[in-house]
Amino acid sequence: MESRDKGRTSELAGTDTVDRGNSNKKLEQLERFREDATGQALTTDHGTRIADNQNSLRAGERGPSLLEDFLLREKLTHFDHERIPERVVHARGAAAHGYFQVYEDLSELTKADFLTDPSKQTPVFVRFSTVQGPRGSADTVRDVRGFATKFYTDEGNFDLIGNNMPVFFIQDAIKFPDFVHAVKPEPHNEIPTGASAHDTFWDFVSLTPESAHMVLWTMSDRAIPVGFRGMQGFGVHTYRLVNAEGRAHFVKFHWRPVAGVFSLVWDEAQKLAGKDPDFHRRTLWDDIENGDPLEWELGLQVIPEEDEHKFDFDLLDATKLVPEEQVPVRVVGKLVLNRNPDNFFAETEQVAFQMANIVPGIDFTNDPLLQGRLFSYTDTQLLRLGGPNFNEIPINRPVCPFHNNNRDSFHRQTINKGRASYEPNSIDGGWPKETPEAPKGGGYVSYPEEVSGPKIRKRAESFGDHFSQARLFFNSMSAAEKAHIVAAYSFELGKVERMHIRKRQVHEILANIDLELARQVAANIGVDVPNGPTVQVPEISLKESPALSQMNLLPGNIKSRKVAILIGEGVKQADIDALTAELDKQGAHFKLLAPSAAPVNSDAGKQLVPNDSMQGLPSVAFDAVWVPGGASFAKALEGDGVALHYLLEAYKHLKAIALCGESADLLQLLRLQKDDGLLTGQTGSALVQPFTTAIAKHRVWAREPLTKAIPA
Ligand code: HDE
Repeated sequence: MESRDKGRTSELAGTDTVDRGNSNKKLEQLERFREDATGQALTTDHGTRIADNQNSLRAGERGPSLLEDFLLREKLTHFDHERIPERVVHARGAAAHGYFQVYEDLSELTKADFLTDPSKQTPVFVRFSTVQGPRGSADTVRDVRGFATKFYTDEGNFDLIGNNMPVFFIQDAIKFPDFVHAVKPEPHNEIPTGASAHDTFWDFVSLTPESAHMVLWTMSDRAIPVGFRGMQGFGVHTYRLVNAEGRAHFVKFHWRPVAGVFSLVWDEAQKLAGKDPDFHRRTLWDDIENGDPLEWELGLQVIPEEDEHKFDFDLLDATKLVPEEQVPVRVVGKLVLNRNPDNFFAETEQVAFQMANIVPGIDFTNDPLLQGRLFSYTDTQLLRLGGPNFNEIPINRPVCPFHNNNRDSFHRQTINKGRASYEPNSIDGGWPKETPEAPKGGGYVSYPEEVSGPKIRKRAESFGDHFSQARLFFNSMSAAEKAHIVAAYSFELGKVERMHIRKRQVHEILANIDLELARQVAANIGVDVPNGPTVQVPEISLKESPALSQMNLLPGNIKSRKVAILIGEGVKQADIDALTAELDKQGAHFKLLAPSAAPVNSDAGKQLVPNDSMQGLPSVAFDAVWVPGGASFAKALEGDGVALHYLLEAYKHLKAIALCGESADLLQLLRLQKDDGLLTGQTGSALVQPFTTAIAKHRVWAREPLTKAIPA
């Protein structure tokens, strides 16, 4: 891997006090639109300098305000119009700039320029999101995460609008409004926010068996990621890649996180939603500001056209994945996010992703969900961004030239010269003109797939099996992952008021996925235990897909992980130093947390300034907790309820904890047993290695059964 700071330049220095990342064509283009008011006079929108921004104009000191007050009117009017409609789904999001670079020339598969030139860094803007909640909702709710990438290629924008799960709830776009109405807060009281644990969601999905597979994913740990860095991304639909000779392959797009895939535990996710509702966006922001970019690799599952019908599912059915054991993922490039936006509204809120943004060398398929999305994304931007000129908003502009005869409407920026806004014309020399198809630099031509058939509203029979892949997913889970799925269904269905809905989900959906799953959930939510499946589920060739279990997707290192180091008066300096040196070496991060935010003195007489207090940064915000030794420090911890809770909570959440030197006495006080991740030792330096090994394993799964008794 290249040095993570490679290419950091100060090209923007002078205009931007902090150079926060690589420069690229898109960032240079945005530079023209950035505004820095440092040292500038306060003016109206029209440039008149303002002498008094404190008082409105009135008739006498205590008299009525005057309509004449253009300053008051302009300020209030602008303020009154500040809000635009939030996205109807995926309203809550956070984004970053970066680049994509292909590892090798893929011209045997595609003529897309950004996928054939390994020397090229293509600017990207990536927005992550939750689906259900509004803009102000919490980050760590149980939900699908959006993973939308805008590639600003030299041949136009390509938007890959994916999720962190490889399948979807429905097969046909015509069901999308029904699905979204069902999952959104209920219409009478607008409850719950950011959650699917309510009657209308479970009513709809229990009546819609095609949702079974995706609902299972959302009840798995995938729906509660630790952060964006540890999430896979998927294009979901089958797309086409088309090469210069016009030969096509089917393709599934994957984003594979370099950091590995890992999730929160449910109790932690719920607590974080209260203690730090911005947890995901804050981590994204902080990591980038701290020079620790987020990285993924682009993977392709490539399927020859002639193999279209070789699978026991339909490639056009978005409720199915292509198992990696059947079609391996070829890793072809790298995505790096290394620069935060300057302004949330201008960039993250106004970015307009559209399925229709495509470049030569990539094409759609007949997936009926994809086809509907081709319409919906453009349509939704018209409302959200107030008209058809949203492509001119800085974040949406391509970095290549664009010219056409589209004209006028609200907020038009472009000043088109010439008289002919039509084609063909002879007045402006016939410009702008079409570009014929060509192996390089040609105009976009759709793949000439042959289509024929009666006009019909009918689901293909090949879309008819809704359970065998859900079964495959469940069978591929580890024991801990299965237990979490049972707990998630039990929690969610336990919130459903109507017993007939609970029962339908268990009997008509879960029993067809896995009878044991159905029985355990039934027992937890008070419905009769089902006797067997209600449909004949086809036997599929693959029984297990190890690639689906997160346990197999850990990176084996601790880069970017976050450790809380508890400190206080008399804390042993050597134990702090032993760990921090190793964390620095391995690219992990730490924070010093004291009983309050005030400085403390270590046993070496050094003043330590805490990053925060233990209450300010709770254990749920970290991957592991390190407690140095020191006799007076350890004694004080024994009487500090916040610190004791810190440790119990970290223990309950299966995190690595090291109790160095005298702090080991806390073990007895808290009545905890040592394990692979709960470590004690005379000196910190002896614990560093087992501690970092335990963090790399992400959680101490073997501890989980014991934590039921922990009240934290
Ligand atoms: Fe979306 N989706 N979607 N969706 N979706 C939107 O577009 C829609 C689907 C996804 O960060 C909306 O600009 C329909 C699948 C992401 O700005 C809207 C259907 C996948 C984002 C819309 C789907 C997604 C959206 C709302 C079924 C994963 C956030 C605001 C036919 C492959 C993009 C907007 C961002 C956003 C419609 C299904 C992912 C309303 C009709 C499948 C990541 O246009």
